[in-house]
Amino acid sequence: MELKLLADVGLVGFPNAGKSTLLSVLSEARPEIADYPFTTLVPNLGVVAYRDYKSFVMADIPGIIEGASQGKGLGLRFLRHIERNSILLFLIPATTEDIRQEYNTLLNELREFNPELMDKTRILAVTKIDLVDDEALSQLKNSIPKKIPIAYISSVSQRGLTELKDIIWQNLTTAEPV
Ligand SMILES: Nc1nc2c(ncn2[C@@H]2O[C@H](COP(=O)(O)OP(=O)(O)OP(=O)(O)O)[C@@H](O)[C@H]2O)c(=O)[nH]1
Ligand SMILES: [Mg+2]
Repeated sequence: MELKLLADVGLVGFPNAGKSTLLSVLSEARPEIADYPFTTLVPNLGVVAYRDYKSFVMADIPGIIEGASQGKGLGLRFLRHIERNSILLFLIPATTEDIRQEYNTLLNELREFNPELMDKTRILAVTKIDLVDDEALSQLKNSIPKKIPIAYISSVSQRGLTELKDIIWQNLTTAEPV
């Protein structure tokens, strides 16, 4: 099954990264959320309200795993028809041992699946920051290279969500029309 995603923002991440949870706190969408991998089997769409009655569409997609570009898992097939000028929002939990490595794994799978995906604007959201203490968080912030815009968020404690929406909106409105 394939469907055309009319989304401005596609959420990319390993299973359990918190994609559906983020969608549920930013929009009226009520995707299934659970503490086991591959909860999401088909994408869910939500409309995210932004300042002054503006909005954009966000899609959570099934988790992407190593080997996805060789057909493992479900996530990548849904990126095939994602809108051409949309943003890819990568989600990686703050508790991940090596965030940079996980980011590179996701990026490699996307690139091997379709090199054109590399033309899309990428944003990184480090999720679940409620699970690390302030000191660990500031260490994290210092250790991650700032090659792409980064937001530090928690859907549970609602931290960093406004900042994330600001970053998304800024990048949506400056994206080159195709
Ligand atoms: N502590 C904490 N837990 C979170 C946060 N966001 C999500 N979770 C938990 O992480 C688990 C996975 O969340 P989901 O939103 O289902 O993850 P997903 O990325 O959609 O997972 P798949 O659909 O399997 O790819 C659930 O148990 C959530 O409650 C957060 O900000 N903080
Ligand atoms: Mg999900």
